Amino acid sequence: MAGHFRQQLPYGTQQFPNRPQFSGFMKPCRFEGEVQNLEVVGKIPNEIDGTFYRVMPDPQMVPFIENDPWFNGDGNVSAFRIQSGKCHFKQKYVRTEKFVREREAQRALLGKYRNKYTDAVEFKIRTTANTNVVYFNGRLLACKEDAPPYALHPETLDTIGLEDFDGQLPSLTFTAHPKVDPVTKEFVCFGYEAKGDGTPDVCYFTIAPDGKFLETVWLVSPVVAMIHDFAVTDNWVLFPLIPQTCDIERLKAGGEHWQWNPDIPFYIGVLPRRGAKGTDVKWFRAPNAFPGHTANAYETPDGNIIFDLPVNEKNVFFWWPDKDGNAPDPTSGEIKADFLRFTIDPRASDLDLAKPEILSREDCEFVRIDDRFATKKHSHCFFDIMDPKLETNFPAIAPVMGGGHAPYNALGHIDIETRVVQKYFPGPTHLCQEPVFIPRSTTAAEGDGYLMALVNNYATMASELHIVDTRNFGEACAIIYLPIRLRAGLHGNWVDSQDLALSG
Ligand code: V55
Ligand code: FE
Repeated sequence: MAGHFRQQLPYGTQQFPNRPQFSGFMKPCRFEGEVQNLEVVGKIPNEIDGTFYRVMPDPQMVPFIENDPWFNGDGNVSAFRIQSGKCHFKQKYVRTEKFVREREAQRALLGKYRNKYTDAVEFKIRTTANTNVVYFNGRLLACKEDAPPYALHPETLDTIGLEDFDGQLPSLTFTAHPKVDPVTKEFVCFGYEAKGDGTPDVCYFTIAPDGKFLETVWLVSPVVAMIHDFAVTDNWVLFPLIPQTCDIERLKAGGEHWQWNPDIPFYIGVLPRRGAKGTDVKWFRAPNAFPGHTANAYETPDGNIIFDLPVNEKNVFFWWPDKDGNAPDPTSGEIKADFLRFTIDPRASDLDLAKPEILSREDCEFVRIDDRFATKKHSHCFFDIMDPKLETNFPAIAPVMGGGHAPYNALGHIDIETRVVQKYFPGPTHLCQEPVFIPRSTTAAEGDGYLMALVNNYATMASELHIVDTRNFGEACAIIYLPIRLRAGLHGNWVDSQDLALSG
């Protein structure tokens, strides 16, 4: 049991560890509640009508693992309801089994990130539901890749329960990055370590808009590695493997779920989207690297696949080092991505991929597109950028930044046709979280609309929601001020009012 592990804090500790991931702006927020009519400077465009959902890992209890990573906090979901130029805010924790039992016990019960052998009790489901909130088919799903999602009420954020898709879910796990096909409205999904911790089994599945499962394909991964995000075209699905690998014996010995492996390729699995057998998958190879979040993928008329994503040479998840304990220093600037374009011939028998094209050398992550173009050719991407040449006052913010995540000081837009990058700089004491794109109207041209992102202001130690009109990318058309601080989150999505069935 947990007591055997040296990283354990003394029983009854009510103070978060003195570590970057629990300090400054990264101090757990732990607020639940609502604030109506947030303060707005500028004007929220009237055509924006919907809700921005996002989630942050936010430990309810002081963990008993002293150096617990940011990724292990309880999922706390924020909703920004925007209508008629006003913004109303709500926030609530997902009532996971972990959250409910820890509140009952009045102490942390869960041990290390994805290591059940370090828990204080036996859980049926140990997920924190802390990585993404996705809307599909009237259900708002709080997702983490280690378990099925939890369904939430889209208006109250109350937890409905663990989502097993009416008993049809074949996998023990469910990605935090499922995709909705904007034309067929299918939900395209997968789980990895799908038969349990340390298993190489990947389960690919799709769900029709009426809730029925269409495809279920089991495949075997060449290494038990993290498959955090993926990409979908009309006819293919692509699985980029992060060279962080899992070993069940290490878990049983109380070790980390993940270890960086610099000696394996960066694999990209390519599987037919429909009618495939597990053995149809081809595991293409590129030199060892860390794939970031995917932008999109699509097919060219000659049958090749275009796949755009930021790629780092270094281990972005520095808190899970290699077998010798080595990891890059997150404050050194050595973790830096290029925005790459892979061209993949899915019919090829040579599995070594051609060198990718560099779309941009801006250090970027959290790439988003106009989701109406998902699976199709896209010409616009939006993302977070770290540009050391911008006027961020790093000496001023460093003492209160906290750590455990990569900092981004601007929002970016790239026009893929011209490769021109535009930047929105939120201010000298500000860092950006992941943006979402909102089309100006259902018929607007690709990329014409608004970019919205939560911004951390280290001068006020509070959060702001910045809205940028893509026709005037250099400045915000509205800044919405929160009276509280929301620590770094991962992902979120915009749900237009016309798509929200608030009865469910
Ligand atoms: C990620 C985040 C996670 C996780 C695995 O952004 C990967 C990547 C917040 O938790 O468990
Ligand atoms: Fe992610």
